[in-house]
Amino acid sequence: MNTEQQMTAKAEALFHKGPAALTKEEVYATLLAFTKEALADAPKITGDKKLYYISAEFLIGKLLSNNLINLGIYNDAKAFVEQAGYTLPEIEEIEAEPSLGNGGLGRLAACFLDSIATLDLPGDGVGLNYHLGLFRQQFENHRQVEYPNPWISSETWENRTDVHFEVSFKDFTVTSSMYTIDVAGYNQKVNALNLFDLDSVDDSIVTDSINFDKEEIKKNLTLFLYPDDGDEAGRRLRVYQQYFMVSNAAQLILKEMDDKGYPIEELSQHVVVQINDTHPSMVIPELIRLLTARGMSFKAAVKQVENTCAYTNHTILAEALEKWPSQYLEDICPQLMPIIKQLDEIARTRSSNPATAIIDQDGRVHMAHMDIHFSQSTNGVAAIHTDILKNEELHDFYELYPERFNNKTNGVTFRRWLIACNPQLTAFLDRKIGDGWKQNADLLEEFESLKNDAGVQAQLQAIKQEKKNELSTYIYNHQNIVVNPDSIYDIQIKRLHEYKRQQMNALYIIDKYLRIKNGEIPARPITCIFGAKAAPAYLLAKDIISLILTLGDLIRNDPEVSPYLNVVMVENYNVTLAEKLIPAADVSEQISLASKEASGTSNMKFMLNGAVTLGTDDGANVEIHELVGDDNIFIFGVDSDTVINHYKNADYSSRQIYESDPVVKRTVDFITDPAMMAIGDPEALTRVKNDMINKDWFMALLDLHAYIDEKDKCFAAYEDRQAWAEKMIVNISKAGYFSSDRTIAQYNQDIWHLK
Ligand code: OX2
Repeated sequence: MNTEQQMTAKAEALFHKGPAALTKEEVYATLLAFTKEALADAPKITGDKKLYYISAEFLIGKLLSNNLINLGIYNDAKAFVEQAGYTLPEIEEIEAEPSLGNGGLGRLAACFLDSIATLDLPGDGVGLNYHLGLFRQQFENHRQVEYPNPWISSETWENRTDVHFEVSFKDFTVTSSMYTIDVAGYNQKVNALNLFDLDSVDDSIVTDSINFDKEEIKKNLTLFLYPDDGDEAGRRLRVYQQYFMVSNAAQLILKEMDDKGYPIEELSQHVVVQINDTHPSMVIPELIRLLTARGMSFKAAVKQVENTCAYTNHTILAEALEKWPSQYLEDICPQLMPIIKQLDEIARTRSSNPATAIIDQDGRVHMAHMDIHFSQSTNGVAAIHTDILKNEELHDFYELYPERFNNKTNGVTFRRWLIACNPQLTAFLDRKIGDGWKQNADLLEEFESLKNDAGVQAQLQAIKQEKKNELSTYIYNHQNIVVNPDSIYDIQIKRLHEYKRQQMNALYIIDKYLRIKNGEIPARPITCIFGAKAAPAYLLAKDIISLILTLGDLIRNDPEVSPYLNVVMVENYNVTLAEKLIPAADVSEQISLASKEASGTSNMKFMLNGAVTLGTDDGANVEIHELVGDDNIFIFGVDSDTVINHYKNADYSSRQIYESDPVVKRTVDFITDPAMMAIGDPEALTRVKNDMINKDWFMALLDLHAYIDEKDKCFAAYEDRQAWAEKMIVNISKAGYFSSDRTIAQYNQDIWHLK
């Protein structure tokens, strides 16, 4: 039997009918069962040394297509589905997207698992099995409202295992359960994503919106990712989650060492732990605790753990560098405090500089400091970010441990971000340059030689048009908004944060609106598309969503402007939506304040799908700029040194700009124009405007002019259709560097040394 026939046989066995009689749900259930069995039968990746990638987030997205592609049975599944009278995208609609992540950090972890398996490296993810995810976003009265996002059902990729560990908190002990999701590489071999949970967790304690009793730890521990930390109970819950995650991880590591018969004295020869930002930092003292409990001396345990762990920093934003009051740890996991105190003492013998201490004078434990002192590697996620870590944010540590600092520029998996989400472009590339690029992404460079070929240009534009049409249909079906497929699609999709400056994009839209009102008609209609969730407690971020939603309504209801300008915010932005948005983009908005975006990863996905970047010289944009050259990217704004100096000198005044620059003044003032206030939430709009005038911490007003000018230049460039197609081709052909296969090969070469 060939694979398609086996799928048909599976359907027969499950539902006692032939393909033609199957419902969509039955087709999905058949493929899920078939693929899970194939995963279970696939060879596990093994080796003498194994990586544990510990992360609070794994934003893995739907898994069906990805697994079919990586197992090499996509075309068989497609034929089976078509025999049943459906298409694969229709069937995929049924799958719920796992809600295990928030943004770039979590999506990066998912891309990394894909590449680790693809490169045949033994490495598992370790995280938590959040029942209700981050939250599901809904727009009501021009505001974001949060609801639980349940995603676990009987039809899941997860397998419950018989692995359980005891985790002791100060006042009680719990028993964990481990769930496993198989992670297939493009070589049909598998690693695992291990997610820990507690059987006593009870979804029904969530009452209205996403509120629940934060003190009922046994019932709430794995309900949500990033529970609201606006109050102390919420912050303590995060510590409970983190300790639960790392204690399970540490016990799993030692159990697997035991199972393989390795003595614990050889930990660092057989294990490497990658600490994904500071959420898993407590794995360091927890491992030391478990090793000493098994008889190892404290000194030997510290040495083993220091040689085993490696830390990735993903941001320089102070609020994300976690510092927990030691009282929290005393109250939650007191067994760690004596160890952390001893680590603090060792750190103080290595440097007398109080800035590098683990426990500060206020008794707060600096997680990143513990990571850097007690691991073999600290890496940033793009060249400029690592430079800022070395020269500014972590300079004192860099002086102490220069050899530990290294850069690993992020990457994305091309299996999901090209092969799965853009089959049209994939097939076209295969025809033009062969399909070797699927194994070796650098081969995409061969596409560049075709950049002046008019036929190639036309076909590429036709594919882009097809993806734009698909997106327009999707938005109409889901949000009842008409998007003109002949307009330029200008897209900004990422977490809502002031430093990412969605508010600056909104100011451009206001300026454009006012100019159109004034008779200045754009050469072609423009559609500005946003997707973003704001943290529930981040009021200003939610206000910026309000501003964008209000602008969208105002413009759509204005017949003078709506033919030329449209503003759409997609609801509940997630991986599934990103897979529809990115292939359809003409312009990729990457407009963070220089120095603030550590890397960005959507910038890479957009480029790979033929969008042109409009951005600042920040994060990985810097490397994109270097690769594609000045002619194939639109860069604007002050540079990171200027920004850093403004902060040092505390000399930035947005009010000064607002008061002296009439263009800035009229756009900012429009936020609370009576027409806006009549549609939107007056309080939210007033807060955004006041913040921009009085604070503007991320300097949107400083870059506004440069942004408006560069964006207009970019849209004008789009009108030279031939030159634009060349830019698309150059972007695609230079994207190979941003394959996460390259990133992972570098992690392995420099840090992990697997195999
Ligand atoms: C993100 C960073 O903001 C982003 O720039 C980067 O591309 C991504 O991590 C992956 O490295 N939470 N999310 C991030 O950092 C933190 C903390």
